[in-house]
Amino acid sequence: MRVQFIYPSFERHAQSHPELLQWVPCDEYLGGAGLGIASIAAVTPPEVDVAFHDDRVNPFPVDQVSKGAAHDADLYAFSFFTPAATRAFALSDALRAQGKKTIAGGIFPTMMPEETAAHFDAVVIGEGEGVWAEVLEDTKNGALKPRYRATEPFDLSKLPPPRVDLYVENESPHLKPDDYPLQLSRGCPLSCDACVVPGTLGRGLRVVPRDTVAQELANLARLGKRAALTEDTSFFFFSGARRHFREFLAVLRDDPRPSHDKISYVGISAPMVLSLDPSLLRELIGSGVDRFYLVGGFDPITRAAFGWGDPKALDKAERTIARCHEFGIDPYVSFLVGNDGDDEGVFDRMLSFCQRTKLDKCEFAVFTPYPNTPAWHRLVSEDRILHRTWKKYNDANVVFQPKQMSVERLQEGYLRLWREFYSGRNEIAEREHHARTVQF
Ligand code: B12
Ligand code: SF4
Repeated sequence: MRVQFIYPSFERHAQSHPELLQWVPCDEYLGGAGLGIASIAAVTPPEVDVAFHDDRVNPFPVDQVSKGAAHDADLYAFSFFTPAATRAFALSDALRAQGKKTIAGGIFPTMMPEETAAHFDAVVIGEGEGVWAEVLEDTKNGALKPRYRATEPFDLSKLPPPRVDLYVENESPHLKPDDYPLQLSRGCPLSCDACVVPGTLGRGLRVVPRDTVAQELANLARLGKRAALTEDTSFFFFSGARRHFREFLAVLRDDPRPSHDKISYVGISAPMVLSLDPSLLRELIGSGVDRFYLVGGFDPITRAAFGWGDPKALDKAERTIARCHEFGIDPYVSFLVGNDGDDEGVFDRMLSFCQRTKLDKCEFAVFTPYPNTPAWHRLVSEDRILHRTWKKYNDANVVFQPKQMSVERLQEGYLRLWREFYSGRNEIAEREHHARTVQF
């Protein structure tokens, strides 16, 4: 049996707005595929032949799927988040028109199973590891069911390291990420307005065992890749998250590579930085962590700071950046605009914050109500969703009616942030690759 995994392409910021390529003197960060396919490939038995196609590298050749052709398979398995849903639907429709069987899993299929089901033979809701054996068995017997959903969270002590090697084999000179995500945990008990994590990976915070994490890190080292720690849950005070994170730092210190080659960044909520004591910050540096990925405008403190210039919140936000600088950790900030609390002054406040705190590089994103999140339900109930063209749900386009400004003002403001922040910073283009890369 042969399974063809497909990671569908999506519109990136610079594709939505090509002028960014002129304004921003940086390399585009073309991140690796999300870990969905690598995780499912890892629980696929060796007798099943697996192939991976990254549609961003080369458009998937839907005309080469007839019997015996290069991309012929018994099952076409897609993984996608919202911006990639438009392309995923088109590819799956084309495959099914040729009599092929398709299945979808990942963030969008989990959050919007009904809409996904109209384009696929089967949909997997939530974590895929627990149902994948059944999917393969049903495929073999020609009895694929329309829906699969694990009855309980997957036991992470049984989690094999994801097959990131499949991604690396698929790289091209145009898409060669320096890093791939390394998951330390799954799920989150909080319910931030616009987040999909509790809805897709569950409400309990479950940690990946230390040995598995060590194996994942060793795999990445073998592949010549850094690890990106994408979860902002590692520093939580509950569920043993911090203890587990410190154990991971010990694993990192055992990694013999030069410290700069191990970790590209650690995701953390901005206000959480102020809760890290100096010993932990020094431990981070000593383990090779030299960049935080902070989101400004997602948590209540930075929302108040930029949204309406709350002086206490602004002071906290500034102290966050100062603390990073004090300890030698690069604070890379992703600024989110378009929250309900944002008035038209938000753009000026963000730009002057960048200047005052001497931020070196950052990225800007438009608030996006991702389907089936609390923010989505609120905006649907207020009749503020403008359209459901999913490829435009890429954080670069205004897809909802903002509360305190027009759609046009928000769209222009987002572009202005990119233009003004990067104006006069052409020296960035001279730096080495890692230091001149941003996501846009
Ligand atoms: C790595 C990552 C990326 C990577 C890969 C994207 C991707 N497709 O995941 C890159 C760097 C490319 C990326 C980019 C963006 N990202 Co991103 N990213 C992530 C991140 C941090 C981790 C994803 C991941 O690997 N998760 C771990 C895997 C194991 O989980 P999973 O995919 O859910 O897979 C499980 C199940 O869903 C299921 N499953 C998944 N696929 C399949 C397939 C089959 C066949 C089966 C059976 C099961 C199955 O089984 C898996 C294992 O249990 C998430 C946040 C998060 N924690 O999820 C955000 C996230 C996916 N990103 C998001 C967004 C918005 C973006 C951007 C559009 C904007 C931005 N500013 O971040 C950009 C676009 C880039 C650009 N500049 O234009 C949102 C998506 C929201 C949504 N509803 O779609 C998320 C959720 C963050 C958030 N804001 O909440 N991102
Ligand atoms: S944004 Fe972070 S803290 Fe909030 S619900 Fe999502 S994972 Fe949890």
